[in-house]
Amino acid sequence: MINEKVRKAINEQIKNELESAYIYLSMVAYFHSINMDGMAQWMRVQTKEEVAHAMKFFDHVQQRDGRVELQPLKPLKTDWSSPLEAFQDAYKHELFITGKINDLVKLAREEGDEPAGILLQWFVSEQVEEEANASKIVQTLERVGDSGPGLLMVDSQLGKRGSSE
Ligand code: OFO
Repeated sequence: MINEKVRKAINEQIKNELESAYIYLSMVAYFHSINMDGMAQWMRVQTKEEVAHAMKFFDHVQQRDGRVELQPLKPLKTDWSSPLEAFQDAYKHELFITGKINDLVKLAREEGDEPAGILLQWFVSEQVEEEANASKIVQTLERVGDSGPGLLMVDSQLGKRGSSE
């Protein structure tokens, strides 16, 4: 049986992960609208990963006889001034998620919830990767600036990201 405080906090995190998916899906639509189909592909894969993250938490709660209670998602941003701004938002969002995962780690430890602690270790490593991926793209886009050919090159590179789920 899952610890009650941990169950509530994980329910909140299921919402956060689904919000990540929703934000990134909104970016997919934005990238298609400016003909950056490679960036859209990258974000499509990211969206699927976020749903998979939410489901990892979802399954953990329900396997331990807990009740999953889905919560409303925040209203969405649907437009960005440039690909750089979109990826900067993605990076900021990943920093926010890392903070939430760290809070969960602390809570699971305080409550002595060992199984949740083990699950969360996976997310700690995953966040290192999530932050690094977004940060690298932000840095590349900063270097490219407004250059059309540069942006097309980044777009084509990001379009190579295959689905990992
Ligand atoms: Fe679920 O890692 Fe991104 O948000």
